[in-house]
Amino acid sequence: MAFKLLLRTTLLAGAAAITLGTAANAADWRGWNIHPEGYPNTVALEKFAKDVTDRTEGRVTAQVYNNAVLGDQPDAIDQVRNGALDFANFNLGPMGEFVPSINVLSLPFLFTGVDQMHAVMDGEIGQRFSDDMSNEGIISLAWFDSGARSFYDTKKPIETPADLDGLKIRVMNNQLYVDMVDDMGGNATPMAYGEVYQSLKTGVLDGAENNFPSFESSNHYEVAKFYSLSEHLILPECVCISKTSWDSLTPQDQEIVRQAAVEAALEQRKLWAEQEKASRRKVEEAGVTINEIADKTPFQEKMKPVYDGFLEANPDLKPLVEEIQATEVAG
Ligand code: BDP
Repeated sequence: MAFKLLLRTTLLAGAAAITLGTAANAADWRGWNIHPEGYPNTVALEKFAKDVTDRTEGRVTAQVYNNAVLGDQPDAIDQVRNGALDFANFNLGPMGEFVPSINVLSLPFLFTGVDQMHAVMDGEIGQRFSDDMSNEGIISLAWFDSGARSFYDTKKPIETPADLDGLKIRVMNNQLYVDMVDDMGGNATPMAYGEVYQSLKTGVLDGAENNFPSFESSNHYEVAKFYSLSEHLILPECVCISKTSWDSLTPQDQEIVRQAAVEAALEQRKLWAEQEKASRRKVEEAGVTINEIADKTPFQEKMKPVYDGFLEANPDLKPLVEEIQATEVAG
């Protein structure tokens, strides 16, 4: 143990010496990613890391760590905030716990569809969200797509809220999702993403909710054979940099990093569109029943207390909710 530690320290000191020898103030950036190899976000984030490394000519060496090996998402958000991690791809769902205005995006059925989400996030409102994140120590440089999230479970198709009665449904870390599922009639269970597969298998959970690519890549589809198209959440994701790391860059390198993030997002959105179709096909071929919900109104009506409670607690965010709802989709 002591020998290993010594060896590690020596190697690290050696590596640091080499790095320092080649570039003054060279930075090793660690990037958090929850997804596995080959997932659209992973491919795009790895491209980002490579572009940053190449274009800064080694002033920044960025490396992505996949499969949440650096910790759960809420932990990782905190680490990016305090500078322990340098960059990440985060979903804006768990982000709401850290940046209150971002919680607006977690109001169920907020958007009319993915197009409206893009219109909002790529416009002036999206810029306001990045400003709010930046005040909390997280620099958001570009938005990734994450499609729409729907319920899936091991028991039966979900046609109406009554079908959720008594089902234990995993949600991401955010009180709004607990209220969402509970008010629809289910039993919400917040849980780390990496624990869901085993919990579905052993019956600790009856279901969860996610988009097709994550439903597939997490292998949840092997256990949960009913996917019901509720599309209750459309959550954007970010390419985020720790403000500590960002502030340590020269303006010229900040521009390189920003440009790399924008290009990564373009790539991610392209890959995303393809992956959504491929994942849907794959789970269908594996025997998952995909259930179209003809009328989502009963689900939407159950969300009135979620909106009322949120707006009562955050009256200052009401105009923002209305502005988003009124955003027109071009074309
Ligand atoms: C995926 C998101 C990822 C979340 C995961 C989850 O891309 O950031 O952690 O869902 O449900 O769609 O936890």
